[in-house]
Amino acid sequence: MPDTLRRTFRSLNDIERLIACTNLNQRETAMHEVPSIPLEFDAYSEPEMRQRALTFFNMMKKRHSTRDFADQPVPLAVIRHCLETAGRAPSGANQQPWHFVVVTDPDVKHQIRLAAEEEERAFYTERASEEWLNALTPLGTDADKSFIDRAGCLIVVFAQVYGLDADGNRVKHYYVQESVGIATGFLIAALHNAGLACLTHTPSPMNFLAKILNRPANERAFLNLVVGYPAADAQVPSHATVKKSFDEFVTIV
Ligand code: IYR
Repeated sequence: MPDTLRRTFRSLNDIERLIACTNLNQRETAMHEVPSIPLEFDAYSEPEMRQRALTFFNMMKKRHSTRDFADQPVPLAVIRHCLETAGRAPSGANQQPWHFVVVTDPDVKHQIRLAAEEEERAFYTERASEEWLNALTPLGTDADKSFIDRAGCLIVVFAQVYGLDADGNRVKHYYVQESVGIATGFLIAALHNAGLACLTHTPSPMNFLAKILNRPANERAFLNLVVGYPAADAQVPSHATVKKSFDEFVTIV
């Protein structure tokens, strides 16, 4: 077949596919043809939906970061399920650019505490601006991170800034910060739902975490999640319990 004719046939074929794509009845041609499976989805009546949404909100509104942990181990089976939930988060091109390191070993926790406190001392005495320190005043934070020793475990979240294929070549990762942030949100919600407290600890810089935990060159520490049972007399700074009203943070168009 001559080239011109082949091109014509190809473009006719494209037009045909375009028409098929716009026809909503032909669902199988509405997306690119890729292997797919039926969506498993639990549907509810509207009253049930409202009840479930409210029940979830009432559970989540009791979540607060605390620095007062009980000196008590956490059940790893629970941590495992929570991490499995985190691993179900949506991510850029489904690349799942995260890695979670669960630290229960008291010696490793202590190493992390000492390294964190060193960075935090520099933060509180030199690095932080006056404005930043003022913003932190109502939270009462300081360079003391003794809760790292006490809490049952740390879940150190790493972002994989690029991936590696089977031959060790770099693979570009997309929306890494967003993806890891969403997975961390899933994890925080799952931990609270399971009955564990956590604190999002972000020492800056936190390269010491990759060093202590021996992480590969493509990973950057994203967050140190301190996880455990709250102490019986655990406190939350009042400032942290004041939340914006719905109308302040939502616009419906
Ligand atoms: N990383 C320091 C400072 C700090 C910064 C923010 I932004 C906070 O919300 C809380 C603390 C620390 O952990 O003390």
